[in-house]
Amino acid sequence: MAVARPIRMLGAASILLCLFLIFQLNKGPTPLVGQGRTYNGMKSDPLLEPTGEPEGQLWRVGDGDYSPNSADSARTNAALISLVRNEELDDLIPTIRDLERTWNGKFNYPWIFFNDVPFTEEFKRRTKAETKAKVYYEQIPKDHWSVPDWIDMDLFYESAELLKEKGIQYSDKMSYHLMCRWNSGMFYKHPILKDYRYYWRVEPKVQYFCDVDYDVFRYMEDRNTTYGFTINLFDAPQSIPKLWPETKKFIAANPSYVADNNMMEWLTDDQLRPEHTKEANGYSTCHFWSNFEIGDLDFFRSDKYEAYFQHLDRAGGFFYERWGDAPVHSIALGLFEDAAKVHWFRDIGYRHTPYFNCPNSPKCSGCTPGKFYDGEPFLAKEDCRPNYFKYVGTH
Ligand SMILES: Nc1nc2c(ncn2[C@@H]2O[C@H](COP(=O)(O)OP(=O)(O)OP(=O)(O)O)[C@@H](O)[C@H]2O)c(=O)[nH]1
Ligand SMILES: [Mg+2]
Repeated sequence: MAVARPIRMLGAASILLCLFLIFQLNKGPTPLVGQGRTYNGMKSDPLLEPTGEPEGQLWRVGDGDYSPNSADSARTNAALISLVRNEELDDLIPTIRDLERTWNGKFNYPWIFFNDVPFTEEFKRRTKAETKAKVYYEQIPKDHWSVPDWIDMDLFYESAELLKEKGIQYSDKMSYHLMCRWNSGMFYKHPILKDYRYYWRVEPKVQYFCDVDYDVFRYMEDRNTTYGFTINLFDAPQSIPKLWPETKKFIAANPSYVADNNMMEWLTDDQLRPEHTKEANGYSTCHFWSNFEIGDLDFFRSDKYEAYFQHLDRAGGFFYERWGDAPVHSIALGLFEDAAKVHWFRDIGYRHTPYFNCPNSPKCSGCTPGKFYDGEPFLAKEDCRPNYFKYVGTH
């Protein structure tokens, strides 16, 4: 049957319109000019406001002896720590350079590098050359970097295949699972960290954009801050379906561990990305992006954190699922710590591809204030800061 030409044209136009609408819907929210965003309920990005240093007394270079080898220095007991592979040396050097230029060249906190295998001489030589501060190279004890005996390896391979089919990156890479478990429950047990209180975690390829002219570790100590972050993200719910159910079991058995001023609303929000909360069985999947963290080791060494880690470890999700240290740290902080003790380091310009924390400050260069991501527009949806600011605040 012949169809009249105008009807054919109309049909074709409708199909094109439908395709356009589908594309627009899948594309996600469109960032506004100037990187300010109204999506996710955030009317304007706080990073667009002029950002200065935190309020209150700050320790600066002139306030004490920050020379690298001083026996009686103004430094508190803290270190820059980095788990890294020998093969990542070329990616690590520019990161060390950035952090030395913007901050540590002034304060000279020691660097501690961790590896599951011995560091090469080249690694040691080239990293040492980037800093005046002391540098330590530590191998991780075998029992901190191995599969516990209660893990069923057949089940691991089966689960890894299933997760891979669901598009969960690195799910079939055993080293990735071991790395997440180490960062969740082992790093703070390394003997070298025994006498340290604070750490700043550093990963290769990361960039720092802003001059920071105060002693960040003293800032943590003076204000009794437990944890500092730069970026707040959603996680892939398929990587952690049992994490929240296991957490609920743990808190049901240990209700006294839950802090009065906790961050439960941020952890369980089901408004911003309802499908995420549903797939993660009640957890919003929002987390501190842990490739940056400045933290108090005493929190991780506490009975409650250790008991929580042991519970999760026994449940097997570091292997049968792909639990990351970011959601594990975040849930623990969100439940067991007072929200007032967590700090957003808005003034530390930071990038781990593809996300940024870029403040509007004359101390920063090389990033665009308020720009959150670099790449496809769908990445904007991964921003969980609106929830964090809404439920916890911007402190
Ligand atoms: N020594 C050592 N370091 C590792 C290993 N796996 C990961 N790491 C380090 O652990 C950190 C996180 O690993 P990445 O592979 O960057 O994981 P990720 O950040 O989730 O993934 P990307 O988004 O691809 O960067 C980095 O500092 C790595 O150098 C490992 O098997 N051995
Ligand atoms: Mg990385």
